[in-house]
Amino acid sequence: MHVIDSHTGGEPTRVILDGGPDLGNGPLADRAQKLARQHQAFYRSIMCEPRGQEAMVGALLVEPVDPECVTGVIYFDAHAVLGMCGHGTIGLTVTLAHLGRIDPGRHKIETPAGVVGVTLSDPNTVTVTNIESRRTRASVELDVRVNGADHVRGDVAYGGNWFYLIDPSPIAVEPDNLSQLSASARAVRAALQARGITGDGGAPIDHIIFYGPAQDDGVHGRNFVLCPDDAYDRSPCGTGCSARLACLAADGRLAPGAEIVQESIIGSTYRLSYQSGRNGGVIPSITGKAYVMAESRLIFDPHDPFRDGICL
Ligand code: PYC
Repeated sequence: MHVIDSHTGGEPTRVILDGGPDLGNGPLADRAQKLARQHQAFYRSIMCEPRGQEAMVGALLVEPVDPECVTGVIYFDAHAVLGMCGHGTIGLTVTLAHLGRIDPGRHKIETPAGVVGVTLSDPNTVTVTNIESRRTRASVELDVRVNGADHVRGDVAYGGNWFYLIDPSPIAVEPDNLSQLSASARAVRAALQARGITGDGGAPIDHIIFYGPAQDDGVHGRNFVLCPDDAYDRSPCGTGCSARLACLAADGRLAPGAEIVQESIIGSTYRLSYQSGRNGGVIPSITGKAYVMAESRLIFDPHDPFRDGICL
């Protein structure tokens, strides 16, 4: 299995070029469901240690349905198959350029959440034009004890994955607080589940974001994002930024076309803006940088007792 690893703002993406399971040639959302239900061992063996690492997202290349797309892709972490992945799409675009499969300019990529646009401006810089993103619930209160407060309040929004966004964070969004932020975000996610609060069609809200002030002038804010596999996103999270733009637009806090900079907990940044969507949401633009780090062949030795990964 031939893979290429990159990172986008510190968040790794592993593009799988061959050797994936046969998922048929139906809509990508159906193929993603098939991957999630029938091939968990496949994606866990690639994402979990010792072959993978906790922050890594996989990008399985598949044949697109739309012939205008340069490729189809299904993203996953060690725990879940994702609808879309912003940092992964930036990493994938830089990887396709590294392979000589695309030139600078505008291209389309098909994901289970829909077709997204990508513009490669230089070998490392990509702007993703995401699917229409929207807020579905504002100011939802949850009885979760976080840093002395009895409850938290957040919005539910979709940006290709489902998010609960808490602004302001009751815990300082600082690297020193990573374990407290992670534990609190897990408690929030469990409370959403216990209350039956979901995205559309009962979709689980499996990403949680805390927002705090930025360190530098010119940066809108800093975020901490918990992913479904309990790892935190080292990048500012492209689908999370899309959900955030939908919330800022719905609250009248950001005008169409205005640009802001979003910082991650480790200080990596994306430039963000949006245009109004056709269905009341926003069409986000996310600009970030990715770097290719490794090209390798994964080996699955039948005698290896940890061949399928350590997924505790
Ligand atoms: O960038 O959209 C994103 C993302 C989702 C999970 C990890 N990164």
